[in-house]
Order: sequence, then structure tokens, then C-alpha cells
Amino acid sequence: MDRTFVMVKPDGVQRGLIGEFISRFEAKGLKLVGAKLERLSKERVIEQYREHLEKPFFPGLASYIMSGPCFLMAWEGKDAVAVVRRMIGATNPAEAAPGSIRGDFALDIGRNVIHASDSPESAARELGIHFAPDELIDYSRIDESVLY
Ligand code: RTP
Ligand code: MG
Repeated sequence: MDRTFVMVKPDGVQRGLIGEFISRFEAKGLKLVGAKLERLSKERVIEQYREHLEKPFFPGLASYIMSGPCFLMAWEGKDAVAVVRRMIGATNPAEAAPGSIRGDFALDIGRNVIHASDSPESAARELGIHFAPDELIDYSRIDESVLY
């Protein structure tokens, strides 16, 4: 089973959207295996977004992510990484499909409400940055044994 790292960004937290986003992933059939509300340090933002360190938008991105607490989650399920990326939609919310989280709840690329890992390798790396192993919990969902 894939695990992926998902983070409600400060604008999503401040707009009271944590529950809405969790509901969508739960309804899809994904399993929440870790969660916490946290202010990210500069060091953690640099680690999370190290691929963008030299980009012109990095300073603005870093101050955005540090502008308030983030809600950090680990979600598990079949193809969880790709499924969650599709559910959050395109990076630029103006182009994100209606029905996706960014398509439904955001308009500006600099305030796109949510992050999700873009590959299984990124997911493993990002989960390692933000969660200790004992913060990720093993259990079964009631619908988990229904496999096709
Ligand atoms: P994320 O990592 O946050 O899930 O977003 P993503 O994969 O869809 O997009 P990515 O290319 O990794 O960009 C990371 C975040 O940086 C901000 N950004 N701003 N002003 C700009 O041109 C620009 N480009 C990217 C966005 O907040 C984006 O989510
Ligand atoms: Mg990214």
C-alpha cells in the first residue's frame, strides 16, 4: 500500500478547511495514518521544498508556509500518491479542474491551500522529514478487506 504526505497550508487552516479536505480523502477510501497541527521551522520548509530553493518564488513560498500553522497528514491506500495528486488538482488553482480541492477552494498559485507528494520517492522522503516512525499508526478500515 502506498503512503503519501499531505499538508493543509496555512491559508487552508485559517479558512477552516481542514475538515472538508479530510472528509474528501476519507470518503475516497484512503486511510489516515498520521496527523498533527504544526508551525514549520525555516529549516523544515527548506527541506520540504529543497527542489525549489533557487527558484525566484522560494522566498515568497517560505514566508507563506510559515505564515501560520500547517496541518500535516499521512494517508495510505492503493495508489495513494497518484490518487491524492489528482484529488488536489493542478498547482495553479486557476487551471485546476472543478471538483479538485484547488479547483474548488483556491484561485492564486501563491495561496493554493494544500500540498501533496508528487511521487512515491517524494512521499517517503517527506514523511521522513515530518513524522517520526511511531507517529504513523497501523490499523484497518472497515472497508479494507473489499479487494477486487
Ligand atoms: P506542492 O509541492 O506545494 O504540493 O505544489 P506542487 O507540487 O503542485 O507544485 P510545485 O511545483 O512543487 O510548487 C510548490 C509550491 O510553490 C508555490 N509556487 N509558486 N509563483 C509561482 O510561480 C509558484 N510556483 C510554485 C506553490 O504554492 C506551489 O504549490
Ligand atoms: Mg511539489
